[in-house]
Amino acid sequence: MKALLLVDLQNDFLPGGALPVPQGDEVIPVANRLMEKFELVIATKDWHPANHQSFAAMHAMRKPGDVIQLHGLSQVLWPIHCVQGSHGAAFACPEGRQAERLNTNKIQQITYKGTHPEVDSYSGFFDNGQRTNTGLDDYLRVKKVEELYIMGLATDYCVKYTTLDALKLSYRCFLITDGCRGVNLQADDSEKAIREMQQKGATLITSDQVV
Ligand code: VGL
Ligand code: ZN
Repeated sequence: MKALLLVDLQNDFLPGGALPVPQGDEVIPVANRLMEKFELVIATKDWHPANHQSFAAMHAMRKPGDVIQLHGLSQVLWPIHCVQGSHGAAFACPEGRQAERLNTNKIQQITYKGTHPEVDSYSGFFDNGQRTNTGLDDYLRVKKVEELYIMGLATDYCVKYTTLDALKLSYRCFLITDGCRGVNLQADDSEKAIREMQQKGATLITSDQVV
């Protein structure tokens, strides 16, 4: 069984959102088109409590982009984003831009991550300390999924870590490159992330190659 895994297609990651991914809006039509080709569509949502420790505002004298040590893990600090229940955390539905509205009808399962205030979770499978499990792996095993087609935001964070964990868990992974956009705190972060995913076993494809 194959499944389409949509990573964090939420308002806050689109231009105009709290943590805008450059051209993040361009992947929404790609997702809407691809969903028609899959029997199983799953999505992750970044879903933080208002006091999440990845928010720069929770730390005195810190700003977004700074890196701190948080409970033994290196943590990039971000603007406040994807707060549980907020418009920013909702699936892409930018005001007045119908073309960039995610069609959610076909999404059968949503995995919420980053819900614990003290630890971030870029991957849809485990938190950044690899301690707690979101249940996504169990869900996919019950559904007998062996192949994951992965796309979304952001290439260099949540797409990357979700894909690397999926590879470790032995899923066959296809990264839909035109369905991803990166934050690029450093200009080549997305490029490096794609190369790493490929080196670790992901197959790169474009949405046109998905049949
Ligand atoms: C993400 C930074 C912080 C992502 C989530 O979805 O890639 N990036 N939270
Ligand atoms: Zn986040």
